[in-house]
Amino acid sequence: MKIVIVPATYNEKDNIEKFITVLEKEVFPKIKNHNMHILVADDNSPDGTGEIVKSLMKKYKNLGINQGEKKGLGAAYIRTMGEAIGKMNADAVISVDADFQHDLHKIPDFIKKLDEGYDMVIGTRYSGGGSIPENWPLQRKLFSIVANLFVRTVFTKFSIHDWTGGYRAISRKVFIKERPEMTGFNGYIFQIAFLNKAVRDGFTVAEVPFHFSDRTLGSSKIAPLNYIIDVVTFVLTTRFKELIFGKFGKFLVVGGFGFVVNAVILKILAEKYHFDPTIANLVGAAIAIFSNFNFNNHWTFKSEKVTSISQYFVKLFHFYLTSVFGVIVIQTGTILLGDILFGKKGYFLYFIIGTGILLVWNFFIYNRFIWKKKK
Ligand SMILES: Nc1nc2c(ncn2[C@@H]2O[C@H](COP(=O)(O)OP(=O)(O)OP(=O)(O)O)[C@@H](O)[C@H]2O)c(=O)[nH]1
Ligand SMILES: [Mg+2]
Repeated sequence: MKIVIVPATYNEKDNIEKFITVLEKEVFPKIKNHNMHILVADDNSPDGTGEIVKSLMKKYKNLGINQGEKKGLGAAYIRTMGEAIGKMNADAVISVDADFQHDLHKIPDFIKKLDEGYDMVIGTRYSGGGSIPENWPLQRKLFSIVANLFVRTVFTKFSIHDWTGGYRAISRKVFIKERPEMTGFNGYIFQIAFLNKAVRDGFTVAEVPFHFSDRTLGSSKIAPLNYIIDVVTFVLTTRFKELIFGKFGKFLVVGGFGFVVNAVILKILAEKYHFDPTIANLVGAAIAIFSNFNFNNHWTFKSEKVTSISQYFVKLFHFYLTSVFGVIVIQTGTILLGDILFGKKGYFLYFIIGTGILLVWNFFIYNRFIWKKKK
């Protein structure tokens, strides 16, 4: 494989020479069977980082630099990885900080995972023996841990432990697929945005634990408060959009349509054909549930659609059971509980709360049991 290491630099004159030397003299000799290169992602650092790299390029033929206007870390990575994958025809790129916070001796572990066939490899500080600096003040440690826990929880993706780090190997096919989706993610948020897209698109991700060292030379470029705001905004809006425009939104539309079907049949049977309203509602509900099942099967969960006749009837039966259980136990149960605890007066509020719980319950059961994802 042709692998290009992409270190991001902005004013790293104190680190860059040693950084490149460690890669060339200590790390690359240990990697057999792969064609190793370095392409520095530099944003015209005013401190002369670029000039140092250019002078080293005379010594190391596998070293290059990609310079551009400073727009942020994400923009620098997209631009430089684009050159590595496009012009240089790399099979994979590895992004890494140039301030020695990422243990360069772990690079062979990243490559091993690529060799095993993983589409992407991420360095993790929060699992399997990875760690953050002992000497960090408590609030920095807490922020680092809580931020990652927050992302994992909101995205409901617990198998990935480090969302915010920048030590990653990205294979060619992942970069080509996700690059067009990355416009607008110019800053540090690029890391979370890219990983989230890759995971949602079903690419396989492996983790390599490493110890994140403290910076010893040069200065930090991250603005913590802005970053916190960016992370919270991005993660919440992304998840909200995924839910509304994804399965959950379709599930709500189907349910809303089912409600209309139920109401119309109830009215017609009761008013035009003089059915007893309870019977009319039972018929309306049964037809609405049937309609919900089919729309969910063909639209909401179309990737897990049941096609065989026998499975169709089994799943339909489960769907009726879930619906009946939901209405009787969850929705009506909530109203009953409200009555007992707080009195009958608030019945409509209990109905709304019960319906909310019912929706979550139904969605959960559909996902986990009725239209369970095939492995
Ligand atoms: N090209 C480019 N590189 C950047 C930019 N911002 C940061 N970097 C580089 O990206 C890497 C990570 O940035 P840091 O400022 O070290 O961020 P950090 O590691 O979260 O913070 P510290 O722990 O304080 O070092 C470093 O190698 C920086 O030089 C940028 O806008 N453009
Ligand atoms: Mg750093």
